[in-house]
Amino acid sequence: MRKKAAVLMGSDSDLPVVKGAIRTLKEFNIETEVHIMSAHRTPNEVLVFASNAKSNGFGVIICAAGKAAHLAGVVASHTTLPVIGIPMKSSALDGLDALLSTVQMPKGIPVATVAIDGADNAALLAVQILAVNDEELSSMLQDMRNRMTHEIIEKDKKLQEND
Ligand code: RP5
Repeated sequence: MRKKAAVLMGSDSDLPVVKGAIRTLKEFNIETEVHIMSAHRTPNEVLVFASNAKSNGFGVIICAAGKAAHLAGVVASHTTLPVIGIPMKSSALDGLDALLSTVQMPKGIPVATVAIDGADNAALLAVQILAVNDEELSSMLQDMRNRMTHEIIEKDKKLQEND
């Protein structure tokens, strides 16, 4: 049976960006649970969710947070599941603070960090992780790559024609 994905975000203000990840996971028919959960404001909820995630059928956890973004790191410290961090551009520093807080994990507790506001790539990386032992998912990913390649080639053809 296919594992579920979890998408956690530090605030409802992250949702407009995070929706991109949720949409992509749905396109790949991944059962997804979405929660607002904060490393600082709801630390106990984060602890309970992360430490039970594996036994609750999750295979990967995406965490989106801005500012002093500790959500992904804290979740990663409570589970051996792969954790993907999305640094959010929700600050006066345009997300650079969240990027560094998410990516600069100490040795032993990795977080796979995507670009600032990189929700789509976070979802695709989650799909790739789940696809390691799932041929159907793997072939859906390959189809998507083929479509992308075709689109770029078509765009280039049009560009050449208009010259
Ligand atoms: C972080 O602080 C959240 O992930 C969000 O990106 C940022 C701002 O949160 P709000 O003040 O909008 O709730 O914890």
